Amino acid sequence: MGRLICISNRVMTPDQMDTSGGLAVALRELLNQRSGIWAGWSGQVSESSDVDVRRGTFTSATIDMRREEHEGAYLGYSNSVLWPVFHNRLDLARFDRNFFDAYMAYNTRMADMIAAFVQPGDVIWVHDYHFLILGQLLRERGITQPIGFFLHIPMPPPEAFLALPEFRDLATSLAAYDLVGFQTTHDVGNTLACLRAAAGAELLPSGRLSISGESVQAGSFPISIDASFFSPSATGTAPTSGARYAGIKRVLGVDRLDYTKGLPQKFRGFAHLLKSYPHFRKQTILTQIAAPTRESVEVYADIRQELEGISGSINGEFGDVDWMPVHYINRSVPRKRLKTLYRSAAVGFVTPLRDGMNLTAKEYVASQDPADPGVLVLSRFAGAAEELQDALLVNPYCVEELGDALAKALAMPIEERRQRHALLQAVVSKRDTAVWAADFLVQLERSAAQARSPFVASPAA
Ligand code: GDG
Repeated sequence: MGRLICISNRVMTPDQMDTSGGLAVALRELLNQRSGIWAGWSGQVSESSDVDVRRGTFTSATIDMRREEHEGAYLGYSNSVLWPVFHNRLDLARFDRNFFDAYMAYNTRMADMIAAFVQPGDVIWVHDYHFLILGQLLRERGITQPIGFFLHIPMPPPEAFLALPEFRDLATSLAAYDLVGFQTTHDVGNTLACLRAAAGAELLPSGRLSISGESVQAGSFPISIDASFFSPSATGTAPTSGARYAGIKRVLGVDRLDYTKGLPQKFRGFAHLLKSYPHFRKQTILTQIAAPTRESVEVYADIRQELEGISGSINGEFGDVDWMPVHYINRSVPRKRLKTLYRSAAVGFVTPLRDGMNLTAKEYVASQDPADPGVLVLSRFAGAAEELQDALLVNPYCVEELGDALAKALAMPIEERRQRHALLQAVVSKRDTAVWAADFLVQLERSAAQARSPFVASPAA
């Protein structure tokens, strides 16, 4: 088995013990096994061109972003163009030619760094929208090794994709990969439609997509979580002894404070519950953890202000001296504490307007006590909804529907809760992040072998 080279925006270094999430753990394990290299951004902004290489059980290799790259490629093209457009929020996209130039410049520097590391037998795995075009830049540097790409965010429909001034460049650049992976089959369908519309791609009988004389495999690889960490039987989970916030049922949201996560609608949905089902007043609270993120992008400051306003007005309208309905926590909480919070919540309230997958939904399911589980209320527009059909699926734009679903969840009989949870838990525990990554890599090597086979791969075949 060759070495694995992973490229993602943020990187864990071998000396970093604190692992913030399941993906980091899974990638680190894989990189340990395959004496791999994890390459990406150091998290620093400077004019230095040095590569920071740290060796341990795996190797990390990072570069600083130049100020122009940070503003144009990271805050600009990645987070003010690709992020909103791929989440179908064209209204929030800031089109600016300089952004794409900076994106190209940063990807080019990353490609140069990686090309210097690559050896025969290596396998390269590129992650996410920060590096859509990296595969092509690596091919231009003579890299013939298998290169795969995984998109963590949703693939938009063609109407949104074609609004990107650079749609043609982006579409054709995907053909440089051997495998492009997405969170859902719906995303794979959108990819086919986008590549057709943008670059005349065709689906070959082999199942590969042909684009401008090249062919690439596209597939759905729904990402998962480290289910064993969240399992109530795992050590370190504080017992909840059936007490849900001293008799009050907790509705819980855990999200990055992002406009895609549907937080204002979620708060209004909770207000609808209090208004239309008054018997739940003083019987329930909404705890919303909203971890700050990308604070230097303007729209993120706006949403923060909006949420402070809505939570204040709900508390003002419905609250009492002994009961405050909305607990809005605008900071990150430690991962262990999250697990306890998930476990103590009667409802997991996950209502993004659009989301690649949404790991919170899976973490909530994995944390429940199977004998007395809470209920997951989940947006239809989260990638997770494709697998988690036994949640209470909702339209996150419709606040009445959100409130009604909360009422149903809070009143759900225990048999139904157990039944739904068992079905959801079966999905979540079947595939953890390690299985997800292994599946992707097996398919990548298979697809690369197929692409190099003279009998199968060529678009003309
Ligand atoms: C992208 C895609 C896709 C949240 N608050 C705290 C905290 N979290 C953790 C959660 C969960 C993760 O952050 C958030 O996961 P999401 O899936 O919601 O995603 P994004 O950050 O938007 O990530 C998404 C994901 O990539 C993976 O492919 O699912 O669709 O947008 O793990 O637990 N963790 C801690 N404190 C917090 O306050 N420790």
